[in-house]
Amino acid sequence: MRVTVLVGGVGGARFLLGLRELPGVEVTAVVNVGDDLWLHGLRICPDLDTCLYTLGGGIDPERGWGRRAETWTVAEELAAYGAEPTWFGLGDRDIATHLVRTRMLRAGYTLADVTAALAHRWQPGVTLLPASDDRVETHVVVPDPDTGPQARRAIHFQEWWVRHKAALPAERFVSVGAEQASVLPAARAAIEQADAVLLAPSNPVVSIGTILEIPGVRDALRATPARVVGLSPIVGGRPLRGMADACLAAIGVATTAEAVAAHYGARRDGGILDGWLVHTGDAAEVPGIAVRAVPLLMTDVDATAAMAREALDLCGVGVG
Ligand code: FO1
Repeated sequence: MRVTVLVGGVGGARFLLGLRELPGVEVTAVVNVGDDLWLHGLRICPDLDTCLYTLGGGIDPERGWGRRAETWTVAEELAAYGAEPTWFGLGDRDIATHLVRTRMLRAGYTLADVTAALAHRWQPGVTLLPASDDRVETHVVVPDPDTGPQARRAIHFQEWWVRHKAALPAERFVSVGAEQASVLPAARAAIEQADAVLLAPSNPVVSIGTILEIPGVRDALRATPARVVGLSPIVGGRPLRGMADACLAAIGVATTAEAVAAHYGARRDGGILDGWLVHTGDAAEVPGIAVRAVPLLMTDVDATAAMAREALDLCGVGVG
């Protein structure tokens, strides 16, 4: 059975660990590229790398990003040169990934080609596809008090997320390059030809939301005969990890499982959801969306597999 998942960062990668365990399930992950950035001449793809490392066993389990057993010698040397930015932690092992990616991109390979090459080493056990081969970067519009009371400036998502810890008030998010971009054809096909489509419990704004900004993605979600079911990343009115609440506030969406489902919208009304899993004890009432309350804490792979099984059941494609 073919299952296609829209995936963002740490939470999404952890969800794939459980989904991958289900028998008879062939998983294709359409991964967010909005967090990607150029740094020190290297192209860095945080969400793709988090999926590769998490599924390939190379992730640092505490951080949820970057490599286990990492060292930071190159970063220290860059800082010694005063080579900014120093606020983005680049580990030595991680840099090897960016060197391979950058060299392949410079040689004319697409991001999808690069991802397949990196996956050859990591053997993730799922097909990882960038949502687009094109550059679509999330930038954040924030106040610029140095310039003037009403002044605004846009900074890269990573600067907002890592340097400022999402504490700068975000006026809005801009997917830079979206107008010229298009969904990766293989990703579009994976959505349209799936037996089930899932939205991983990723950040609804800067992970799932940014994938939806890419031209062609919403069309594919509308066209697929599969049911589309999402898993709420908000439990008990709080994000399980990360700072989704800061992102939701920026777009005027309440930090509740119900508000996120309503934000995605029911497919029958032009939105994208047929079903929505909320955590036991939470509720959501959105016309046109079938809601089910199940445990949504990814405490271990078995718990995550159980969530994935529930999501597929709500898609009407129960697994063995
Ligand atoms: N997150 C941080 O909070 N601090 C960092 O220094 C940092 C470095 C980093 C390097 C490579 C990478 O793939 C991810 C990294 N992240 C870091 C996480 C990253 O900002 C987020 O995982 C995603 O962009 C959002 O999910």
